[in-house]
Amino acid sequence: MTDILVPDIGDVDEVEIIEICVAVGDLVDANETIVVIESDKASMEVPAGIVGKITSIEVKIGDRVSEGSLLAKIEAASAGSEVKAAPVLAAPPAALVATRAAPAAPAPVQAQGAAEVDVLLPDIGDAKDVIVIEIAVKSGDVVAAGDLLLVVESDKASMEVPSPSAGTIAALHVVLDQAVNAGDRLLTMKPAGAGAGATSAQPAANAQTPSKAAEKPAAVAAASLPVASDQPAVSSGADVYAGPAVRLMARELGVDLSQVKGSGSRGRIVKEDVQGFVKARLKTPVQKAVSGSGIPAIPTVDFAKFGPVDIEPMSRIRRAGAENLHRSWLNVPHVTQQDDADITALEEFRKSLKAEAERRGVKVTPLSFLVRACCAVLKEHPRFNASLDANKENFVLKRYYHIGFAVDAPDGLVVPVIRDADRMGIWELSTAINELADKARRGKLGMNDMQGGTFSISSLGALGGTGFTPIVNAPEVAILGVSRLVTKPQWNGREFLPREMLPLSLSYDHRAINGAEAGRFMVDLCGVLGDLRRLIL
Ligand code: CAO
Repeated sequence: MTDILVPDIGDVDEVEIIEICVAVGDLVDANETIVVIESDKASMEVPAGIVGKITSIEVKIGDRVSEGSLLAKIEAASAGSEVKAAPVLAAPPAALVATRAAPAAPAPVQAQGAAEVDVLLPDIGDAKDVIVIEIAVKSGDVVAAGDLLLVVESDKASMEVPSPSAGTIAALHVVLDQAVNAGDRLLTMKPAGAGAGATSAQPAANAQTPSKAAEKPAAVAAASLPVASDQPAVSSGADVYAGPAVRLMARELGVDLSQVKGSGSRGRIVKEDVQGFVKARLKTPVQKAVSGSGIPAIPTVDFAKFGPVDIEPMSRIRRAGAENLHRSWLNVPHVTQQDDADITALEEFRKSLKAEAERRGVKVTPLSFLVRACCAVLKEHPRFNASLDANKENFVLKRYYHIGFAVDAPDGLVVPVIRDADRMGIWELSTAINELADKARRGKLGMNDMQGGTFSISSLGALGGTGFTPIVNAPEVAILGVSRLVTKPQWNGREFLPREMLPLSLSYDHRAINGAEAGRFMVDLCGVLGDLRRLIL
């Protein structure tokens, strides 16, 4: 059996037991904290010292103990692991460093000309090359005496460096993750009222009183003597009251300790608090993945305050459509390219098919020709019939041409897909469009009818308008908007002639397609629509 005793606690006569971290019967590692003790200047974790089983705990929270007091008894896991010189000085360097490094005075300072002092890293005991793990101030910050400046950490303990006096931070001389040693220059500050005595080597040694320090305990096993301050905290780190082991655990788990409520004595954050915080977070329902975090929300308005309103629930399809559109809008950098296609000849041909179409019982609109022309042009411009892969590093070029077309159905916008549209003639395409549009309007589309699209067309032509900016149906990379055919005078080099001009709006994902590519796509599409003979080239 080995005794775990209060280790060397420096100049302090008595410390208080503020936390007991184990129970009788617990199996512990040598570095595991058994109790946390606290003076009016610093708190300190007392580790087990050996691997073993706790057989008794000899103190309770609130007890005041002094160096050498018995804290607990431990039975070594094996004879070999027992520390020879019992009683165990329960504080290997972690605690000792903390204790020794806790000076009665704050961080040492060094006069720097008339108005500035350098703040140096205080005595850190045996530790070498401690790492700057937190910088709580920046140049220009105004701090009060005792405010946290930065936190350094050895492999055993972390230590806060408080401001030696009130003043303004003039310059930082260290960066995060930098290794520093006792006496290293950390930052330069201009003490408040500099010029009158503020440049003395120990300007702030008397700026703190033990009673004030006790009101707000050191945040870590530390050299810090935080002093109650009128100034607002310069960082969340300044308010966190937790020991090094808890800080380490929080860093490993990615927990922001300033969000954790401490249940230990005087609000100290203990390991269970961090574990509870993580558990609570895991239980929080996972939010649907959204991009564009940080987009300010549109304020909720009580519209009824301004006049009578009716509430009409959105259909399921409309809500799903809204979500898809929003997702595309947020994710895809859109550009819309406009052009007019001269479809005078196409319209003449289409109208010439009217009698035959009636015989076949199918309605032939410009849309069938648009689908046919798009397939031909997509084959020449494969990046428009593609998607970006998950890493946004590759094009996925699809060697099939499944063309989606937007249908204005009573329940909302839906986009059925014509599979292998490139293999269909105008009759077949017209039949497919008629059937799918009919199915869409009756709410009879299945998932299969709406999946696998490679390019979409949104034809608002029959409804009017001169142009619009359709939203890419991601993960597709382009969509063709079609507006109302209009007869316009066109100059043929000798005279103006009335031509049937079809306004086209090609929206594309600018990550996948550049403007020149879109320009060429549009020229080719207008070329095919202007002269359907090009389809057989
Ligand atoms: N300009 C002028 N007239 C046009 C035209 C155009 N661009 N496109 C079609 N028309 C004509 C048709 O030829 C037809 O006239 P006829 O009966 O005299 O031949 C008439 O307008 C009605 O056509 P339609 O709408 O029944 O058929 P369609 O093949 O053109 O379109 C469909 C089918 C399903 C795409 C369409 O009905 C529809 O729902 N469009 C809305 C799409 C939409 O909401 N898009 C916005 C989505 S948000 O990006």
